[in-house]
Amino acid sequence: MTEWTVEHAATVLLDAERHRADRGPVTDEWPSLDLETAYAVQQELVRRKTADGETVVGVKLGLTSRAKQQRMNIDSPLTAWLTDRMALPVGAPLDVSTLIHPRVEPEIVFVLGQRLSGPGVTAAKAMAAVSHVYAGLEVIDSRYNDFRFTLPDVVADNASSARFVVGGTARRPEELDLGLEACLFTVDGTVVATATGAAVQGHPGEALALAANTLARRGVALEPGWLVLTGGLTDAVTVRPGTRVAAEFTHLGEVPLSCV
Ligand code: OOG
Ligand code: MG
Repeated sequence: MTEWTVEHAATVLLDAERHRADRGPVTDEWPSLDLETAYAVQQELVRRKTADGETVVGVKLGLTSRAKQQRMNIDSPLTAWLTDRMALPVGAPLDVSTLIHPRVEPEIVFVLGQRLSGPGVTAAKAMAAVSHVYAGLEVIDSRYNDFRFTLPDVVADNASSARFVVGGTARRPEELDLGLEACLFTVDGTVVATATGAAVQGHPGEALALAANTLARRGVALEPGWLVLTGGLTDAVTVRPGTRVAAEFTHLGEVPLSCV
C-alpha cells in the first residue's frame, strides 16, 4: 500500500499534469486528507514548479461565484498559485492537445499596486491596493477524471490551474463600478452565460479581501505587481480544437480565445 504524504501527492499530481493523464481524486486513496494538508500539497507543487524555473506571478481565487459553486458542488472559495508558464498572451491560440480536458471561464483580474496583507482586509482596503483591472479568461484543467473532486482534492491540485489570458484593456479601479460591470460569455459567437462583477462574492473587491485574509493565515501577503484572478463569473465551458470563446465586458473590453 502507498504511504500517502504531502510529497507523494505532489508527485502524483505533477505527473498527471506532465503526462496529461487524469486520475481519480486523491481523497479516494487518502481519505484523511484535510484542507490544511491539501494546502501543503499545493505549496509543495508550486515549490517544485519554481525550483523547475517557473515564477509565481500571482494568485487565483476559485469557487467565488454561485455559478461555479453549484456546478462543482463545493460552496467554499479557495486560493491557488499562478505562474508565468500559465500565462497565454491575448490573441495566442490555446493548443488543447497540451492539456487534459480544458474548460474556460470569464474572470475579472486585478493587478496590485501595493502590498496587501491580512487579516482584517476589507473590500475597500483591498480595492485601494489595486492599480489596474482587466478582463480575463481562465483555462482550468483538473487533473481529476471529469473534474470530480472534493474541496481538499481541488486545493491540492492547485485549483485546476492551467492557463490564463489577461485582456488588453487596463482600467483604473476608480473608473468602474465593478459590481455592475457586465460580462457576456460567448462560445462560437453565441452568448452562453452572462453575469456582472457582483457574481463573485458580491463584488470582486470582496474576493480580493478574502484572498488577502485567508492567505495571511498561511503567512502569505499579496505582493505589488501580482495578478489576482477573482474567480469564474459564470460556469466554465469545455473547449475543443476549433472552439472560439470570448468574454465581452462593458468597460473592460473583450478577451477572445481560439482553440486549436
Ligand atoms: C476549480 C477551479 C475553480 C474558479 O474560478 O472558480 C476556479 C474547478 O472548477 O475546477 O478556477
Ligand atoms: Mg477560475
